[in-house]
Amino acid sequence: MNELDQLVEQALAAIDASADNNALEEVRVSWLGKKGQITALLKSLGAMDPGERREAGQRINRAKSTLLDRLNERRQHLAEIELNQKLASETIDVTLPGRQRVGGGIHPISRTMERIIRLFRQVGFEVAEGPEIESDHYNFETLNFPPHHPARAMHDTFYFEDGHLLRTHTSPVQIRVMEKSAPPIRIIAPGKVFRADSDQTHTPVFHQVEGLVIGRNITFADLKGTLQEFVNQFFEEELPIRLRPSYFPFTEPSAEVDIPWRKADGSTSWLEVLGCGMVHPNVLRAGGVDPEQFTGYAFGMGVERFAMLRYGVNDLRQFFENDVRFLQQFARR
Ligand code: 2NM
Repeated sequence: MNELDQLVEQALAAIDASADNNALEEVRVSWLGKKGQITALLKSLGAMDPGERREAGQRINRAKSTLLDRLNERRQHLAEIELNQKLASETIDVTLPGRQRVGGGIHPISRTMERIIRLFRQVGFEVAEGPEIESDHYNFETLNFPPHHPARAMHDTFYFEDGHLLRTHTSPVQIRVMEKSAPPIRIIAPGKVFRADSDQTHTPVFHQVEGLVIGRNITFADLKGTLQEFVNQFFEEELPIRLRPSYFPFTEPSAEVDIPWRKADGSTSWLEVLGCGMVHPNVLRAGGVDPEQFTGYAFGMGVERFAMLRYGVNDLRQFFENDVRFLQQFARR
């Protein structure tokens, strides 16, 4: 019993010296566990004479609860230390600059296409779409290209083995709309088109927006006025346009539309930007429209050409190479 105070002092010192929960648990087991030193003292009470047993039992139990209290205190203290270390190691320096985000952008071809679509929607055109894989019927026959006619050679067509083809223009969309709706019709058909042609100024895939208006008494003057206004709106400038007689199987008469082109040496020439004409009666009939009652105009433009002019791009291939240094210039920052 004389040792008890000494044992308690040793145990308290061991508790206070334990650096973490594992060490603390070892201390608890060595003093208060089944084979612990204090437990051993309690067991030894049985051998004492009854006079001493009562007081000794009380002293040992007080010692035991002193140790338990100190163990709990130490446990809480260690938990607090652990939390503080965690908080210290996880602090955030809110004064550091944020991570830079690399801003994505809309591809210049898409932007140009969207701009063209917006301008025509503003004056009542609706957007029509159709399949990129087409039949000879919709891509050529209904558009007044007779079989074996040399005009077919103008379009270097990609054919599938079953006779289907990749559309060479978006005109088939217009035929499909004519078939399923009655005049008045006022639509644009934007989309990808395909021609087996590849050099400095041609890529096998490019983008077109074609327009079609059908109604009673639609005239060439309506066509010219609409295109003049479109050119002014697109380029944000009052530009003259020049119409030159041309040939397309699907329009009669047909014309090509030029705008002024300032050359490097300061002189100006004309640059072709659109094809157009009055829809051929055969095409109206193929679309289920009576050419005795209705007339129509149509036009078509290459989106790449308009994008080059708007953004000052002089090499068509830049649009398809996807060089980030090129694309980055169109990103929204
Ligand atoms: C052009 C030029 C002239 C055109 C014709 C048609 C249709 F389907 F209505 F007959 N759609 N687009 C057309 C007319 C396209 O692109 C240079």
